[in-house]
Amino acid sequence: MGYTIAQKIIKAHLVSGEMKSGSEIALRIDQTLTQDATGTMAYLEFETMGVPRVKTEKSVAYIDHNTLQSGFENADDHRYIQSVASKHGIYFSRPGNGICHQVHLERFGIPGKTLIGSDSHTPTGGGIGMLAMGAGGMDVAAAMGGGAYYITMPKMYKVNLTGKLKPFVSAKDISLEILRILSVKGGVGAIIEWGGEGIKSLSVPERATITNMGTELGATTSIFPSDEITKEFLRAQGREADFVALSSDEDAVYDRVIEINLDELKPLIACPHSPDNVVTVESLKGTKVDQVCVGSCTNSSLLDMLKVAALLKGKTIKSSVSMSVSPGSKQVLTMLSDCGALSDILASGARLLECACGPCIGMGFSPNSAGVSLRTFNRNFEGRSGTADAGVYLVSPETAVAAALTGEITDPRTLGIMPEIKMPESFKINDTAVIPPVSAESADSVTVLRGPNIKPFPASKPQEDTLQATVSLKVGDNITTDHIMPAGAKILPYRSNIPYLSNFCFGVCDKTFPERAKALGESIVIGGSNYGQGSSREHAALVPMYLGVRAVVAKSFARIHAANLINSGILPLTFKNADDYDKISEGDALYLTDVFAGLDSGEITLTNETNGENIALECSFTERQKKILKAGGLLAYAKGN
Ligand code: MIC
Ligand code: SF4
Repeated sequence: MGYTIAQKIIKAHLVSGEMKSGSEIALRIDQTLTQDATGTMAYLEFETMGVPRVKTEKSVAYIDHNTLQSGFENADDHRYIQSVASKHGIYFSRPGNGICHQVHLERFGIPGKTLIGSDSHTPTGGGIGMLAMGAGGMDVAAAMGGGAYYITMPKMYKVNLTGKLKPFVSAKDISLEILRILSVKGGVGAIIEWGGEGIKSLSVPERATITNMGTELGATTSIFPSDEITKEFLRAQGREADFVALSSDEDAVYDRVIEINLDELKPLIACPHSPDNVVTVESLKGTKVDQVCVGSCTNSSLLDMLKVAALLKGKTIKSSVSMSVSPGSKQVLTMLSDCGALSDILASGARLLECACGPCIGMGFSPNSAGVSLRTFNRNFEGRSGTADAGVYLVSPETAVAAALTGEITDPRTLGIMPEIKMPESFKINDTAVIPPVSAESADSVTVLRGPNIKPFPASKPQEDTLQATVSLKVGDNITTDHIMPAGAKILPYRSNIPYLSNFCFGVCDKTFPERAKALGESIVIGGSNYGQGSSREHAALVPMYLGVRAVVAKSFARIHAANLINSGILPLTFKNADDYDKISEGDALYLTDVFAGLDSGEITLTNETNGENIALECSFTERQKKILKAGGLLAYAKGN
């Protein structure tokens, strides 16, 4: 039996475990990336490990999320990350150099290598055939220290593309189509490989748009073959030597195969508040639009920007629309400027934002009250834009421009003729904004600079055999980490200050949660299916842990969040029978006995003392996860070993 692309990379990096779907495997990690919003925690964790220099082939620390410096906090975090990176052998990408995923693809990604990043959109690297996965900061810290990355061996899905995209239909529409087919939980436990004749007409940035947004399916990662198109991209980046060809074997076996005919694809749009709430753009024609944003790690490549510039050229955006453009990297912005396309964007009336995440994570440019915002981004979770009652829609760059010009949702195919945009023969290379670390010999001379905003890492509690706790919150399906631990310009600067952050925990669901949880001392949260989908932020586990949450009982969990809960010593328990969800209400007194024996047997019984119901819970953890949970979290476990 042949291998899929992902299986080949896994086989070449397997440290332990069996490549059987559902079994735990440990992988050697070649590269890591961090960004600043998760990076401060990751480096604080790395420092506690006492490893002098990273053991990976390449580790890069990016500053791209918290770039608004409205006080000392973000600047202090940047300075901390820069100094800690230099001391320990990590490259530092300065603020303004671009969004981690875009820059990593351009300058560092290598086909066939493994990459983990403390950001859920790390799978962007799959666009050049990397096995690239999002992870919690602690797991990234462990990988920097030379430790393996543990995952459950995923199932293999294949998406076969046939045909060719029609004008005004683009890679983003492919991402939205697969979300329409599979939903935000359809990729959980799977790696999605893209193939078929149709991929031959997709450039690397288009492929990267697709692997980036595979995160919204809940997939472990997504991957394209590494072929002539990949080689051409790496050559144009001056990195042809990094190319290796990669494809799946003819007789590779997939658990599921999905067909998409690109000839038939139409412009699509994801409606508030979920990326899988997808309909055709045509069906929403005429809806008034207040704001349009182009950018984010999904659609900020030079190709995307050139398209936007060509469509805006000589035109003026509607006076009722406010439009922003944030190029993905300094390379993109420089080339856009050098060829004059930037002037076309500015002349149209759009606002230029810096090369960073910006509005995608609520770092400025929030929409007006009850505003309709069309964004080329990957997430439209409630409240994420910074305006609680805004309606955010996810679209392609083509659809974004159509709305900016007309002031309403408009099928871009009505814009006339799509200008032909070509990938450049060579990219402009200037890596001055990437600062290499000092040599190992000079490491002692580097002082790690910490500001007053960096508070000590919160300690988890040891696991107890009996847990008696009240339900502090009951939530529904598809709760995102943006619900659990919101981001945005006002809160993000406090990512290294867990006590302060805790005041905003579950703010989107119930503003009284932090106060109530603290008053209870210890509590349990009840969730629906796909609990914790979205980002990799371990703050969505660390903050509830700080507030006394000892267990989350849900119908199912998203992969990275479940790992973060385990690392924080919070029990992620699953209902054996999903209907039992209805037998628990907020305020109920719950009782869990024989937790240690339950962890070993895979089943724990919960007694709802308020209504007398006994409920069976599943806890099928790997041996390693059991040990971490018994120790009360990864750091406690690591210290005891
Ligand atoms: C996101 O898109 O939600 C983020 C912000 O990039 C997060 C990371 C974070 O919360 O810092 C992610 O995707 O992992
Ligand atoms: Fe940044 Fe948005 Fe991408 Fe997250 S999804 S890395 S916030 S651009």
